[in-house]
Amino acid sequence: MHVVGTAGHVDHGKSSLVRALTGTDPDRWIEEKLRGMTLDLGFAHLRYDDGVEAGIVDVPGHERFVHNMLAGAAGMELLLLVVAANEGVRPQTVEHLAILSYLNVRRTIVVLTKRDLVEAQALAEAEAEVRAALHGTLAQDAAMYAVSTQTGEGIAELRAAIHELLVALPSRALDAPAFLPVDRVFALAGHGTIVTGTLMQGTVRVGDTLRLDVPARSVRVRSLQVFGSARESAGAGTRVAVNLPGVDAAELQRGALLADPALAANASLQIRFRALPDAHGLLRRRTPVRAHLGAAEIFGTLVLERGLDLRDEVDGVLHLRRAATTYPGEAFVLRALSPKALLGGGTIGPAGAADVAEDAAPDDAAVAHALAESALSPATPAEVAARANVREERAAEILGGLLESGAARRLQKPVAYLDGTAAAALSERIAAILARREAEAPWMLGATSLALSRELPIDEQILLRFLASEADDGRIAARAGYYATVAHHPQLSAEQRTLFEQLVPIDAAQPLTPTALESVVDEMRRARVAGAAQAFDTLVASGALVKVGSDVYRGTQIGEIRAKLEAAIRRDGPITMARFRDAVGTTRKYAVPLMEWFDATGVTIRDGDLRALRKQHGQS
Ligand SMILES: Nc1nc2c(ncn2[C@@H]2O[C@H](COP(=O)(O)OP(=O)(O)O)[C@@H](O)[C@H]2O)c(=O)[nH]1
Ligand SMILES: [Mg+2]
Repeated sequence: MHVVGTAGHVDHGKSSLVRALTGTDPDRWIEEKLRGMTLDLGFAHLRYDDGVEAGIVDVPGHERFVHNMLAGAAGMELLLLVVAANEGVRPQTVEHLAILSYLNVRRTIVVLTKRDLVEAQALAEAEAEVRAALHGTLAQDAAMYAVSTQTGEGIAELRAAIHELLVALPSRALDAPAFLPVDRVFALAGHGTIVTGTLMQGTVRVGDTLRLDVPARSVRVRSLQVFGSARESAGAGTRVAVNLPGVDAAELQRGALLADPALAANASLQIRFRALPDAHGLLRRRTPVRAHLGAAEIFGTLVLERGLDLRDEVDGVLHLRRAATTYPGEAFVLRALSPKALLGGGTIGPAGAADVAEDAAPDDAAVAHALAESALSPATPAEVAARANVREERAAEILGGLLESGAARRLQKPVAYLDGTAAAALSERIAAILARREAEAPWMLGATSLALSRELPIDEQILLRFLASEADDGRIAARAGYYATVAHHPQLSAEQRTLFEQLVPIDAAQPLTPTALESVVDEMRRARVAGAAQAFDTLVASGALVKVGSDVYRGTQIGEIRAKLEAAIRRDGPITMARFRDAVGTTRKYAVPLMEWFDATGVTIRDGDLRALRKQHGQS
């Protein structure tokens, strides 16, 4: 559904026009009826025989009530710019148009009212005058209809023209996180608090949990009404009334907001800002402003860098006196504090899906864009949803598709996503670094995450998750805390091989006796063989050397000791320390750490003073 809005100078016939189009008098308040003037927003339901329908928001035209006009302006998509044929364009005609140029109006119809008060000649002049006055505004190319609510002239034609534009309007983002600025609050006896507003995006369903702002709290949608009839759900562009249990109407006022909890509240907002040409002189580096966001008016400060050309759209920051929930791309208007002159307007950043593949659906493009924007910072599905302005389930669904096509990469612990292109680029850089390091130092098992994180450079915690995904996908090898290309097999230099054969010798007289680790390390340092320490790590990690307690064995020695141990247990059953010592032919000094090492590595299992083979134990 869509919302039609009125705009124009006071007394030009906006409310009369709404009544003529819908049969509903939008002037709701007794004061309005007594004074014959709209003070606040009015609402009506426009219905056609073929089922097409729209909400109409009627605004006050008096300059003192521009703040009320603004509370209803953001929801308008089809604008009826009302100009009395006998008066022509007046100040609030211009001001309303300027305000709406920053918001969401897509199509405009100029309605010349009070047709019955002017002759044909005067009407033609009025048309030409209005056309000239609207040149350069958003109403410049609008169709123009002359009507009279007194005689009914032109009303049917106007109704038909509105119908034609309504059916051609692009539908609103139903899948986006719900965003409902509250423009009315009231208590209904027996029902509690009702809030109404134009649902700007998303879908609201009975039973949904939404976040209320302000006061911030979680609320449940008990029931919904659209133009007086109960609904299970309502989509973007609908005028909707929401029944909120457990909320005191007295706590709420216009400017409150109901939103999907995925949307964040911030007191500082990145914005794109377009200044009203007349307001350049009022803008400073820091300008106090009233920000009109949704139906709210919030005081704040607009901060623009020095030296910007204000004829262009510029980036800026909007600091608000309170945090406000917004959605990316949300349009807003800024006015000065006093006098309340219009300063300009813009959209909340990030700019949304700008430079993405044209064939992708808008949501897919927004999700892809959100991923691309966060570059190498993994984004959780909830973060992606908030940045892309889609619901989390929708984001998860799209991410699944992107994952399959390679446009996204999934990391674990916690589940988070990277842009596929960024991930592929990182993957290539890692492969290049590994290949280079392996060529330079072939004796190394690979690179540590710390070394890689420094070289890339990239945060080590993120890199670790990325490396795990690389290893899972078989793009790299991960072992003993080192990362290497899949084809890498460490190779010691001839010098290194000779060194370690000497440092960890085999004594022919006592072939199973180890060497003290301390002496290996001391002599290794003294020998000054290039890469010796790294080669030692490789030998240990690959099992060619084995550290047991404070000693070093060759892998072959450990193999022989283990064979003797297993043979003894198979022959005689669970073994004591003394029998193990004798079976291996070693001393107690070496037997104790060896036995503990076999326990620790899962070869044996201890039961009191006896050890059994773990495998055998498991089978019995
Ligand atoms: N003669 C004539 N009077 C009209 C017409 N439309 C509105 N009016 C009168 O103009 C005055 C202002 O109308 P209203 O709809 O309240 O204007 P608004 O302030 O723009 O909402 C009222 O007295 C209406 O009766 C029209 O088409 N012809
Ligand atoms: Mg009115």
